[in-house]
Amino acid sequence: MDRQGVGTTITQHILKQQREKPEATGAFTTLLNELIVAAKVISREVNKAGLVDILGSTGKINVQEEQVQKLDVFANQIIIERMQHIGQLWCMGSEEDPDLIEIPAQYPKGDYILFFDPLDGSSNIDVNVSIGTIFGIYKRKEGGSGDLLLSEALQPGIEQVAAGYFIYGSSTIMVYTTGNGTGVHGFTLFPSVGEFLLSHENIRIPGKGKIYSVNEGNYPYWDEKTRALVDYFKTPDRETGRPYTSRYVGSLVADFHRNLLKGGIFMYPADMKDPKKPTGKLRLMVEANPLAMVVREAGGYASDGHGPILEIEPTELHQRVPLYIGSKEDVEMAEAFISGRVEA
Ligand code: AHM
Ligand code: MG
Repeated sequence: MDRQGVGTTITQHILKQQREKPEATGAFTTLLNELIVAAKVISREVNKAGLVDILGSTGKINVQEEQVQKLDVFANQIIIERMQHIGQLWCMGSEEDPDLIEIPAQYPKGDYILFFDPLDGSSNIDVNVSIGTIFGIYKRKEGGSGDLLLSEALQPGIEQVAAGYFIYGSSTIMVYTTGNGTGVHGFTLFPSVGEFLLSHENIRIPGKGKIYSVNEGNYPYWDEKTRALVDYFKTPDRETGRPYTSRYVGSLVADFHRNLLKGGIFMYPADMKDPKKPTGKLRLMVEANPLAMVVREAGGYASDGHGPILEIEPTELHQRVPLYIGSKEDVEMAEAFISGRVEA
């Protein structure tokens, strides 16, 4: 920020990036701007969440005699309502909705597809711990049938044209990238001005970190390779800087953001809690892919333990994947353990 207190706003930043692209039509700028408005509304609601019990608890009638909604349902509705009328989207996919979300017939359609997790970190919503919104944006495939089919909407993460997240924490921050070497940039919401101002320009994740983030309560449900990997990060070894420090918030956005700035690895491995579903917990389209694009652009890496998250061909809207994401060297080490290149 300069001395007069006038920093670069997110809108200025997006416009500047788009001006450098001759093919830009303004559609993408409109889309991102509307998403930012939705996030500001969500941020406002998150900030007053503690007042819900005073003004009327969730599921009850508040003082204005309105039904008080659960925050994640509210966040989902706000994003859908704001995004569906702008004329830039072909469809949406949300963690909260079982199927693709169609654009109502009264609104014009566009070529972009938005996947999002409206309010991630559901177990932390009621306890004042950071939560977030995650988004990944794609362009509709050319030469498709035009019908709203899952097979036409789902694409590997590498096809994302932009991705990022909002974190509602000690302050509200937006981090986004449009890929292709444009960098990862962070903006902090200045509440009294109501604008996101550039606060973290060109974020680069350290090549190797000192933090590992994983829910170790799942240890009994992991296979030998996963246990060996987590044991590795905890085993003292001066040369490789181990043991690593353990940090786990339980909100992916918060854990990811900290590791992005400080270096480290976040893991949500496959587990056998439900033996019929030995996948990870996190969703490919709305959680893993967007953060994988961000981390790659910042110099890091995201893997499912065998290869890049961004290259996975999705087959289901709510497909789950094991996720290892963060500093490149650490994630490559995780891959070596999980894929069996290092002995468990
Ligand atoms: P959610 O989409 O229901 O909020 O679940 C996703 C969250 C992530 O934010 C977090 O990384 C993970 O679940 C934590 O899971 P666990 O409680 O099993 O450690
Ligand atoms: Mg989630």
